Amino acid sequence: MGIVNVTPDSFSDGGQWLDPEKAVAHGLELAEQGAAILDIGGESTRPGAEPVGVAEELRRVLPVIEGLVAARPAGIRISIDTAKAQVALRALEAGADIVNDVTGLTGDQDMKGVVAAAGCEVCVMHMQGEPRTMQTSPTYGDVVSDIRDYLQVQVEGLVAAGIEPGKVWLDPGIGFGKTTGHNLELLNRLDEIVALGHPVLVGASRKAFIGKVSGAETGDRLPGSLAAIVIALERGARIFRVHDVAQSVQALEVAAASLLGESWESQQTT
Ligand code: HH2
Repeated sequence: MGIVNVTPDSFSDGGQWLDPEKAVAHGLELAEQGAAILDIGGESTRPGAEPVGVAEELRRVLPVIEGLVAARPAGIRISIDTAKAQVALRALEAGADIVNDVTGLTGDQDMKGVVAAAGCEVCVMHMQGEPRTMQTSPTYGDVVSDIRDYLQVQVEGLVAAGIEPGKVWLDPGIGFGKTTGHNLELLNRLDEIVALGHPVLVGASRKAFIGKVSGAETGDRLPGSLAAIVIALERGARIFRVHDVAQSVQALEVAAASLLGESWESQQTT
């Protein structure tokens, strides 16, 4: 999953793709590099970020989705990274295929209905608190079992709202109300979340915990980002939300060829 942030303030690439033409060209380049999904976001969720209104978020993302729907190569899917039901609805109407909601469908009471009616796939992420304050003092009993239990309850709520269980992806929400230690433990014990039986997505790309461990600035965190996705793959994650698609695809191809062996080869020939 390649990231296309149409925001002035995203933590690592804010302002780079605000012009819709540039954002569409960037998305197509990520597809060329091997992304199977393009994740379009119009509101930064970095710690301390200020919320954006529906109209402004739509103004940012709709032209990009329309442009990518018209120009995307066959097989490339588009996800809308939003917590607002109105934005998800308009994005799906414009041709988006997947809803990626960092509030785990708790931020807008209409979101479950929009996803159920569309019958689309949906990524349910865990976040403690909300972006403005989430890094103040994140606290858990056992971080992995707390998040696994939360995600399980969320899935039950989604199914009760008419969403097919087979359409639900889970995401522990690396960096969303977590200390560096929490993020590292979540990666190491990701198999416990994979055991819930849904596809697991991991978004670790360039995030602050990589800087905390290595001392690297945001723009220099590619090696740490690759380490994180290789661990996540080994623990069973199957969708990787990344800024640096070409490099991530190569790392995952080599890791998967070794870890998954024949099953990876058979995926390549079918
Ligand atoms: N992380 C970010 C945004 N959306 N969605 C999912 N499912 N999982 C994540 O880990 C995730 C996400 C934050 O990264 P980015 O989009 O690069 O930054 P910003 O929120 O500042 O736009």
